[in-house]
Amino acid sequence: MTVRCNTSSQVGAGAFARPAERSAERQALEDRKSEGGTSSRQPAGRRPYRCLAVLLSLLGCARPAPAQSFNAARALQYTREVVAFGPRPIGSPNHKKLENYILAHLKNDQVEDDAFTADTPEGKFPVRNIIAKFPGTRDGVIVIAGHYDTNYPLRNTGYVGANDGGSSTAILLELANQLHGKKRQGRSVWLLWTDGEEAVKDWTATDSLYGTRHLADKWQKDGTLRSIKAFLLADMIGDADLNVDRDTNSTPWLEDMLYRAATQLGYQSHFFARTIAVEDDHLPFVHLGVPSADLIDLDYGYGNVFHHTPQDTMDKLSPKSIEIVGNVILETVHMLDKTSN
Ligand code: 1BN
Ligand code: ZN
Repeated sequence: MTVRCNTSSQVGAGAFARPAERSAERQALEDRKSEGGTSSRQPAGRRPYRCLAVLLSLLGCARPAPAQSFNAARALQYTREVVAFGPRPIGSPNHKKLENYILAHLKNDQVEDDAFTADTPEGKFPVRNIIAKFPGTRDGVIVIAGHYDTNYPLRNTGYVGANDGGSSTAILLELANQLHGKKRQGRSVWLLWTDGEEAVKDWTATDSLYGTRHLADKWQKDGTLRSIKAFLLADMIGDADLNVDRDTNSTPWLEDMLYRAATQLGYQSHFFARTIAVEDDHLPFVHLGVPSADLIDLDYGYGNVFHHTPQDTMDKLSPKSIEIVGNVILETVHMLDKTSN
């Protein structure tokens, strides 16, 4: 039998059997068991697929994501719980409840916050970025970010931002599950729930990105920025019809790396069919020279009709989409762990 591969990756690149990953998988299985989730035992009928995955991996072909990595059902459940708080614009009681929900999830982790008062066209608002730090054995930090506030102008319309605000919050909560309580064999990973991403009136350079403009400035002043190797942003990644855009404001080599990761996992059809320029939370970091990439699907419904409308609801989302982006991020983190500088 001849097996053909349509990728040029070397044998062993991104190989399936990384020791650290295997123990992470075991931990994820234990987590699921203790949460009363799906059975932790691998059904006998699945074993041939595992063999196939190992074979494809050894041949450097696209391979399915490891079965026990990112838990998509759990990520969607987090989205549901976040949405259940209702509209979560900056300054609202629901926003405060969500802050406490995120912090409760991180109760055993090293957490910092960056809280300040933002001066906006609608007055002064409290803004709070939340950072969970997972130290690694190698120099350098990989930041994975997503915003948790929801659109302010739509606050009285019943708008809940299931995709825009909900999915980004949830993917980080699930990534935290992959990182809790383990020493990373690689670079440090910081999960960043950004706040005040949304404009309070009309999107301009000064009415938007309140949280990340503040944090990038702070991290530049205190020297933190120098240690950041990459800034990966996830936004609106829950759409059941997932089409992640290539963004010309992102760093080209990091976009290329994300695409390689997606291809290695067999997800490339969901990535980069379209190229656009996106203004989002990565911009303040791009402007200060940090390699950054925005994983965003701005084709939410035909012609993006659900974006910033009360139709941004749970029924439009799929756990598979969050899983795809979660696994691509994890694969990219592994790649960044191995880069030389
Ligand atoms: C993304 C999610 N953005 C706001 N919420 C940034 C953006 C605003 C992207 C307008 C496109 C248009
Ligand atoms: Zn938005």
